[in-house]
Formats: sequence, structure tokens, C-alpha cells
Amino acid sequence: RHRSTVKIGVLGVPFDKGQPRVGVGNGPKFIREAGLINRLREIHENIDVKDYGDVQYTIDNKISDAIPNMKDYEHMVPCAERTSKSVADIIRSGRICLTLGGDHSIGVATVDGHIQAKSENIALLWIDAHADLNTNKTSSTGNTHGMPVALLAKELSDYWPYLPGMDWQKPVISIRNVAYIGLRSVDSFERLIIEKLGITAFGMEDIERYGIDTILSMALDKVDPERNKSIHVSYDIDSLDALEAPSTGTSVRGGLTLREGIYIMESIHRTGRLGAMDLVEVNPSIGTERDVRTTVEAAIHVILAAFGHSRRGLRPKDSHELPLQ
Ligand code: B3U
Ligand code: MN
Ligand code: MN
Repeated sequence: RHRSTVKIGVLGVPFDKGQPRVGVGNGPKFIREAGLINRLREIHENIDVKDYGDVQYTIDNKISDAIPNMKDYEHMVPCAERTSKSVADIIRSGRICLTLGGDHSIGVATVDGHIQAKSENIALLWIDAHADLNTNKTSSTGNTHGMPVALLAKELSDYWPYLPGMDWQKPVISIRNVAYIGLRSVDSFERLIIEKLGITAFGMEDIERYGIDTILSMALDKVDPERNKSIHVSYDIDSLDALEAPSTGTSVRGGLTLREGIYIMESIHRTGRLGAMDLVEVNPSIGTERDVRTTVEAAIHVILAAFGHSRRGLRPKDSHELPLQ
């Protein structure tokens, strides 16, 4: 049996201005230093990985703190624009784009880039303890990592003021193509929007009731009923239980086990339609050295599953003969 080539483009976005804690910008560095690229190459012989390095941006003085209750807006805008362009280029070159964050505000840019490259036919799975569905009017923190889904959704575009410098970003994804998995810390306005718009949202109690495999089919039935879309998985490491991923800014107990977290990506890999994945909110400045190792390893296991790593082990290269003599 021959495996088809899996082409991956890795992009780091060491952005930390979407939330208040320093350190999350070192996520890409720590995940790479734990051997990500080589471990991807070891999945099987037909993996082709290219590392595009980290996104760089310079702030634009013309758009300084223009928006009320969006902290460090003038940083978010240029970083997002550069990230979107890089993601779109990587996908257009025929690779699945793996973006390492950074905080989750970069999800605006990665999904936008994916949409630019695949002309809107995408389904978005938002794996997170949080809904990230605040606007600058509903957010109690002003942190933009709590806002990316609201920026992306077509149905919410009227709830935003004019956003200078963001004209390139088109809120073109319909909220009907978005499904949440792992929710357990949702603000009241976010809940209102989820219920009002009928957003597909599976919280931890749903996973408890149905099991992760059924939840995944239910999610795909909603956001990709014909099973023909390019799938974007935006994976916030805080979707995992605080015991599995302690080194993150807003960890919440009672989350996904690492087994469930891995299973999600194994299933998405089996669809053959993963177009882009983000792995965000790993913060190596939080917790002990051991906590950091636990969190980084969890992130790597989830990523390896997305690209075909099998818990059954590797298949032998070309022989089915056992070397018994
Ligand atoms: N919903 C809150 C908290 C939060 C969102 N995302 C994270 N935390 N990681 C907010 O700030 O919008
Ligand atoms: Mn998030
Ligand atoms: Mn989160």
C-alpha cells in the first residue's frame, strides 16, 4: 500500500498582544524546540514539511488605539494582515498550513487566509474552552483573543464599528459553517449570540453525553454536510483540561482529556480534507518546567495526530515479511 504525500507548511506567529500575559509569544519557539519538524517527518516516509519561520510585522502609527475596548489594536491589525497573507500563500502552494501561536487573536488571520486561498468553501472547527465570540462592545476584558470568531462571522459584521486597517479582512464565513467543541467558559453575551444564531456548539456536557466520536460526526454533519469542504481546525490548547495543558493563560478545569483531544485530530486527518490548523495559547512562562513540558507535549501529540501519526505504530516500509530468522 502506498501513502499519498502529505505536504505541510509550518508558520509561527509569536503574537501575545491579544491577551495580558507575557510568554505566549514563545509558543512557536518551544514547540519547535521540542522537535516538532522532525517528529512530523517521522510520521511516515511521504511527509513533506517546510518551515516558513515566524511572521514579522511592524506597527502602523496611523491606526493607533483607534478602537475602544480592543487592546493593542494597532499591533493586532498589521500582524493579522501579514499572517493572513502568509497562510494564503502556503495553502496556495499546495500545503496544509499549520500555524503555531501566539494567542488566539491570530485566528482571524489564519481563517481569513484559508478563505482567500480556498474561495470560501471552508468549514471551521473551533476547539476551545471559550467561544471567542465577543465584540468590543460585549467584551468585559478588551482582550482581542476573545473576539476572533465574532470578527470572522458574516452574521455579526453589523455589530462591529468600522475597523481601520482591516479592510482586507472580509467577514465571509457564515456562522453556519462554524462548530465549537469543548466549551465550558462562555460569557453571557456569547451564550445569547450562540442561541440567537443557532450556532453549532458542543460543550463538555455534550461530550460527556455522546462521546467524542459522535460529537465529531454531529459537528461535521452541521458544518460540512456534503463532506466536501476544506476543514480549518483552530485548536486552543485550553480546550484540554487544565491538568493536561497547565501552561496556558486561561486554563479551565473539566476539559477534554488528551485522548479526546488527539482523537479529534485523528478523525479530521481521516477525512483527508484538513486545509489548515492553528495550535494556539501555549504559554511557556506559566507554571513549572514540568507543566511547560506537559503542555508542549500535549500540543505536539495533537498536531502529530492531525497529520497521520497512528497510535497503532508505524507500518513496515516495504515488506510484509517478519524478519524471524
Ligand atoms: N471570554 C473572555 C475570556 C477569554 C476568552 N478567551 C480566553 N479567555 N482565552 C474574554 O476575555 O473575552
Ligand atoms: Mn481561544
Ligand atoms: Mn480558550
